[in-house]
Amino acid sequence: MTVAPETTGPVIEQVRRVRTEVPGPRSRELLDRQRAALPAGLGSTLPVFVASAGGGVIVDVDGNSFIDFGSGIAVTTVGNSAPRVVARATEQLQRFTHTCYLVNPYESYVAVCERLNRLAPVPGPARTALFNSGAEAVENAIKVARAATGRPAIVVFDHAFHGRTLLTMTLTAKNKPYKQGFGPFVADVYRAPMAYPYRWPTGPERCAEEAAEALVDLIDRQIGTDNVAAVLVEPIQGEGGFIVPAPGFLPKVQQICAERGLILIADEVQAGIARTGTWFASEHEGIQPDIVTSAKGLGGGLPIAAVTGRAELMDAAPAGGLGGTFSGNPVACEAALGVFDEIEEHDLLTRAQRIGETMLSTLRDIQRAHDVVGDVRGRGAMIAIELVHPGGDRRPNPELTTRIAARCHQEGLLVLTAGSYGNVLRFLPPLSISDELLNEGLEVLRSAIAAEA
Ligand code: PLZ
Repeated sequence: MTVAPETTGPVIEQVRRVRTEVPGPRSRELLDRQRAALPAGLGSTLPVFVASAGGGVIVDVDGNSFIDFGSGIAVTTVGNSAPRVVARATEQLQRFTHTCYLVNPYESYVAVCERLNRLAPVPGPARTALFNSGAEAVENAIKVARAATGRPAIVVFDHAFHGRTLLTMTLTAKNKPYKQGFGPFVADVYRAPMAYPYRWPTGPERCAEEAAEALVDLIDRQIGTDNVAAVLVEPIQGEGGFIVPAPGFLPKVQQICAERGLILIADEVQAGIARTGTWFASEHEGIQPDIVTSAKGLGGGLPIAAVTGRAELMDAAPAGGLGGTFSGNPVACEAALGVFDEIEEHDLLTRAQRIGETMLSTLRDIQRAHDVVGDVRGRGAMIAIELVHPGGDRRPNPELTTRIAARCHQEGLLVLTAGSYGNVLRFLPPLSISDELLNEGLEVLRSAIAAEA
């Protein structure tokens, strides 16, 4: 499928083109300025400075054009500068840029909440509050869960990523680079094993059941059921390496929560908003979380995040207890309304499913030729491969992962790494990518694996 021109946003030639070293001379000049002006702790995966982006490509200041398999970490799901996002945000910029919703309300905020209340897989009537970032949404979901239950403890999972603020960094599993040196951390956070089929000690068949048993033991025996407010889970773990929980695990988690009156929070910041071929990834396993967080894909590139939850829970936070200066900014709200329109009018849920089928079939073909590709997994336009040492012993191979990613970057394909062991290559193309570019990108990857394995 060649993407119809109206879905590609700015008119940018849809080609892969590397015409300088990567990064090129102009980017290297800007990197020198970066080094003098920014802290060393801020780095970039592919340090080429961007001039424009849209459809399935990112064009840098040296005129190189990269196939985009990253979407700015799952953000530009509807495409960069998608037409409806640009049109609505531009009109809003000319009307007013800010009032603070806590001072004066405006309709677009309510409209975004109404849309999410209808779309999110929360049971019964729902309410939504808007925020600025994924981390802020997770923080507020936990505030709501604590206010509604009057209990402190939060249960999270191994390999989880929930953000970089003090609470969400505590909720995040991996020490380096997210936590090292930044403690002390928040109290009352407990970690259960994730049902990670590829690495479950007794094999994938027993994974869902044994992980559920471990969760019950943690809640009932170690923490004490009456102390637990919520269980927080990514329905597909993002930074942890696109870990799709073993089939049946998420429904078991829901049942464990329901039996005990615990609140189930699904962190859909990365997997939500059409990314996996459904509006929310929870739908694949048919679960109905009490609270769902969304962010990334919601604003089409503008910063906006949401907490959508069962009405009676959301109403438990006391008057004045939720808010923020910039939360639900009117330009970002209009952008989000543009995102909903793009998804519906271009049937992007189906597009995400097709992209997933294409990626999975090519990647499985690559896996058959290269035993360093230990696992191929994901849903829709959220797919990853896990790289291991040759010989089938599943030992993580982060060095190979880094080399393959670097080679892809040199060849004009932007890929991202992930994973608790740094050995996952993840693919998050915008849904506005053409089939031609998608397949070309996969062939670049195939060659890079063949060259480095
Ligand atoms: N929850 C599930 O994936 C952000 C982080 C990039 P913010 N993931 C990308 C980085 O290295 O900081 C994320 C997520 C899930 C929460 C968050 C946090 O979202 O918008 O970055 O705060």
